[in-house]
Amino acid sequence: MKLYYFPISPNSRRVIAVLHHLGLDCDLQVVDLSKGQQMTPEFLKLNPNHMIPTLVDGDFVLWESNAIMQYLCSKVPDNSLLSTDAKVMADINRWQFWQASHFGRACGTFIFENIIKGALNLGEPDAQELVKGTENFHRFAKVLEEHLTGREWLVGNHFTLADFSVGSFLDLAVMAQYPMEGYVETARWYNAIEQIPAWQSSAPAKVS
Ligand SMILES: N[C@@H](CCC(=O)N[C@@H](CS)C(=O)NCC(=O)O)C(=O)O
Repeated sequence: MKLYYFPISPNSRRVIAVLHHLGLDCDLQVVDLSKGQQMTPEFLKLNPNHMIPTLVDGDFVLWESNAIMQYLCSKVPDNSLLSTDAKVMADINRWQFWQASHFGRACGTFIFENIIKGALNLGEPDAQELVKGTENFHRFAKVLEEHLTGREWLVGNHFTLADFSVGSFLDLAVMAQYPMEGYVETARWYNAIEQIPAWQSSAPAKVS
């Protein structure tokens, strides 16, 4: 297998964490988004959305990080990242869809305005976008905070794909300046994710 990825991408990191947790062999190939490598004709043949992560397994090509994570889990029977119980699996799916539809996008405003614009010389953060983004962030962050109150993990009593999917966006909380004040349960939960060996080993190398 080969995974096309970009180091600081949360969408990539959670796939790499799954590979590490399951002990699966996979070549990692950087697609340098800062150089526009996702727009090359070779890469567009794999993913016409020009996005990483993208997995190639023989003649099977799969994009969308949450689908990739579930596909990787299907290779290792009885692993604890997903469940054979229909309701538990639906709950894991719920959080993965919620991340893709809502929480990731809410965080994405801050990532774009406070990280990507600076890195790609696209100008100063847009104050109006950040005001709208702050409102949207709180809308969904409150849901997460409330759900985590009295729970160790998002689903059941051990970590699952749900935690890797939603948690992956908190990796950039400080750098992207999410308005995290008061979200104590969320901070406590993300700190627990940071203790997971596969999460630690999937961390992008620090740039000094
Ligand atoms: N829903 C997709 C989102 C993937 C995504 O947003 N990838 C970004 C980097 S984190 C990307 O490749 N952007 C490059 C582009 O849009 O040209 C997933 O979960 O895989």
